[in-house]
Amino acid sequence: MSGLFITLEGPEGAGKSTNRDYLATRFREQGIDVVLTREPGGTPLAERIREILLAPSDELMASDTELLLMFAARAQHIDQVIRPALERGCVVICDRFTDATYAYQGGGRGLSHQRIAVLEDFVQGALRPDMTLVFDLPVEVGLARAAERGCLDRFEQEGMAFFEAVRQTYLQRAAEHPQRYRIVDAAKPLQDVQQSLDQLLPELLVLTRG
Ligand code: Z5A
Repeated sequence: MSGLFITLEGPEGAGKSTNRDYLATRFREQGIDVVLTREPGGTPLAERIREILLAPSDELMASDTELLLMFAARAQHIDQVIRPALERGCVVICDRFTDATYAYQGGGRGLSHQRIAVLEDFVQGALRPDMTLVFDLPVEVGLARAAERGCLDRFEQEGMAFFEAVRQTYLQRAAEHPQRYRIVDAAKPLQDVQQSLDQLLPELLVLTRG
């Protein structure tokens, strides 16, 4: 596949969606075709699974159900959007991907990373992001930003310990595989965050042309 697969990760309110659009604009200025997408979701069917995953419900969702729904949505998304776009040579910028599964279902819910890895291989084959930007910030700062939006989804109703485990899982994975991850200090003002992205851009453009 000739395209470039970039994923944006981080805890709640880190600014992934905001900066996804900014990054796309910077690539398009260079005449590069960009596909912007997100998980869970990215296709009509996967977006329906997203609704099930995010809706607060009286019935407790078992952690394994949550895990399998994440990968069901991902299988559809890869088949319908990600692989075809990469085969066309596009830059795919995806707001969350399998690192979120390790962080939320692994770190947050306590599911074993080995079990997640089995599903990752099954659903993705050899497909992995070429570069992952982790937007990192203290949990309380991100939650305060998310809270400004009003009603909380099923994940946002979790407690501090859950989100701290999510954050630490991201940081641990980034430390273990420094070649694939770049940490962006997302607690800074938006202008400074975007300046950090501008500094990363030359490296990303080299990968695009590589
Ligand atoms: N999930 C999972 O459990 N397992 C998986 O495998 C996957 C996902 C793929 C949905 O994701 C949920 O699914 C998510 C994890 C779980 N859990 N939750 N909650 P989502 O991406 O849709 O939800 P999210 O991460 O919570 O999105 P978010 O809260 O919108 O965060 P964001 O996209 O990183 O932030 P944003 O929307 O760009 O910005 C939030 C606000 O902060 C907004 O008002 C901005 O204007 C403001 N902002 C952004 N940057 C700044 C700076 N630098 N300073 C000040 N204010 C800022």
